[in-house]
Amino acid sequence: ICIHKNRNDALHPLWQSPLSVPGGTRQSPIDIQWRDSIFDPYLRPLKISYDPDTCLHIWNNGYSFLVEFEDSADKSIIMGGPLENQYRLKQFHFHWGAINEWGSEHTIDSRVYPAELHLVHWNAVKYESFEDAVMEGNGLAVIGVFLKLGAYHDGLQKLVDALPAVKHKDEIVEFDSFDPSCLLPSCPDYWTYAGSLTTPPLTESVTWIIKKKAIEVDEDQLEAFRMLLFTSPGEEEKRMVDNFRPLQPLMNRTVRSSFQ
Ligand code: BO1
Ligand code: ZN
Repeated sequence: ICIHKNRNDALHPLWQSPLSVPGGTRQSPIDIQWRDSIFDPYLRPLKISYDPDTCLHIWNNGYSFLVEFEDSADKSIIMGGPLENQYRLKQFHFHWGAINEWGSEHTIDSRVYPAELHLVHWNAVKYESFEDAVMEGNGLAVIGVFLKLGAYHDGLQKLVDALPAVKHKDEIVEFDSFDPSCLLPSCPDYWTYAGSLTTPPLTESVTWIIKKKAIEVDEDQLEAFRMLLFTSPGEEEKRMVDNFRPLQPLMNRTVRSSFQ
């Protein structure tokens, strides 16, 4: 039996309609084939500078939990890497599976990880707001980090401790002084490609930066993610699991790597 064919068979309403985008040529996520990626010696190191004071709150939005940041000034930013401009951090969130065998959106040589972190940034040099940037080809930059099972992650635990307060859809609590760079692997290596948002509106506005090295988290920390609910209080409880989009065709794209 192939358990992987059941990956994403219990579709959350978000994924029921636009599973494909008519005419879409740069949809995400994708399977990154290591051997097909092209080393680009001109790719600079990614520079990340986050200010913990810009961290605002944690929110169950009914597809993931989001940690949102104050983005009215250049306080939490990334630059360099494949990016021509500075991008401001807007939020981060995760995608994960019901069990450890799946959960990530991107895959590496078809390897699936149990979860994937997305740090979502927008181009505040060229655009006025996140909402404007979402519509433009170079509007957004998302850093993807794989989570694998291993040692307890100290930085992640502050988040895990806050999750019971946002168990249900639309619950939101203050969450301050958090620096999400504690969730990044120290290895600077990444892949980059032109893609899209992985939930509606699925706009083709994202420069994806996928870190090569995964971070380790332990079983209890992943289980805490799986205790969250897609549903509001009073509704029949549906666990928030398998909140990832299926793989999309690479089409006419190349994946570049920062490393040889
Ligand atoms: S993802 O990183 O590709 N999984 C992704 C997918 C969807 C969004 C962000 C990242 N959606 C947008 C919404 C906006 C919202 C913004 C920031 O997230 O379209 O309405 O303001 O939270
Ligand atoms: Zn995401």
